[in-house]
Amino acid sequence: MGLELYLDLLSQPCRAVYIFAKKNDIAFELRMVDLIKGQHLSDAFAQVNPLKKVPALKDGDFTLTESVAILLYLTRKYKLPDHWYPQDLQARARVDEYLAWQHTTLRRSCLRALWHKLYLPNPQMMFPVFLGEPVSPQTLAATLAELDVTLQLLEDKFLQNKAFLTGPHISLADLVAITELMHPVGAGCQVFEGRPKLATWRQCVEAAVGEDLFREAHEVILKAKDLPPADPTIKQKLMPWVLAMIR
Ligand code: GTX
Repeated sequence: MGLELYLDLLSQPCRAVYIFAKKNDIAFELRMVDLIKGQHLSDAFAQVNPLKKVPALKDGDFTLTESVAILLYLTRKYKLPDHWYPQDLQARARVDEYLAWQHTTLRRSCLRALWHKLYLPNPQMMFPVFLGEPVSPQTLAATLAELDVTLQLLEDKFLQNKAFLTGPHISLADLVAITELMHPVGAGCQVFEGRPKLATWRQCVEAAVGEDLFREAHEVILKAKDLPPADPTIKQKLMPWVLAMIR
């Protein structure tokens, strides 16, 4: 068996891996793991990733988890354009710097913004059904304020006046960042409004990735507001996961 990628495009790290593999014409079997149906909690998937999280990769007998590790594995396994993860010591270090930074900052802010924002205006929908408790307007305001601070850091520390986060060309950093930012966008947050630098950067990333691929990868998250209510039995299974993500 060749390369297999276990993904759900609702997940931001999965979208980064998916876009990267597709854009670079890497052949793979797509193994869909439906988070909303709790498929990531199945015994079958635990054989692939005992941590029961997506994305995951299988390459023959070799399995790998963690989106950043997966992206780096793909850059090293295949002969790909240098700009994704440059050979140059310092240019590569800039990509590493972003990949190390984002996990506890942009990841957290974007994920919480999606869930908290989706809760309030849609009390009849799946998110509050999962949560089983209200998200107060104060909590939402604090979450959006935290997102704002993180976006400012993204702009000031990483993007600055460049076309892309780490230089004049698209790199893994941009892919990991844009897939993250599209999470709150999916919930209706105006992430790019009043942020012309980030808005221009988004256009550059979309153009570099290709608009069709970008749209395809984000189709599900951009419809997150329309997801149907969760099945009660699934809800019981998913509750700990959702609460761990958003608290
Ligand atoms: N550090 C890991 C990585 O970057 O790969 C994190 C992986 C991770 O947390 N995956 C989540 C998961 O499988 C999916 S990403 C969040 C998706 C949000 C969807 C919102 C509509 N979580 C399952 C679990 O923790 O049980």
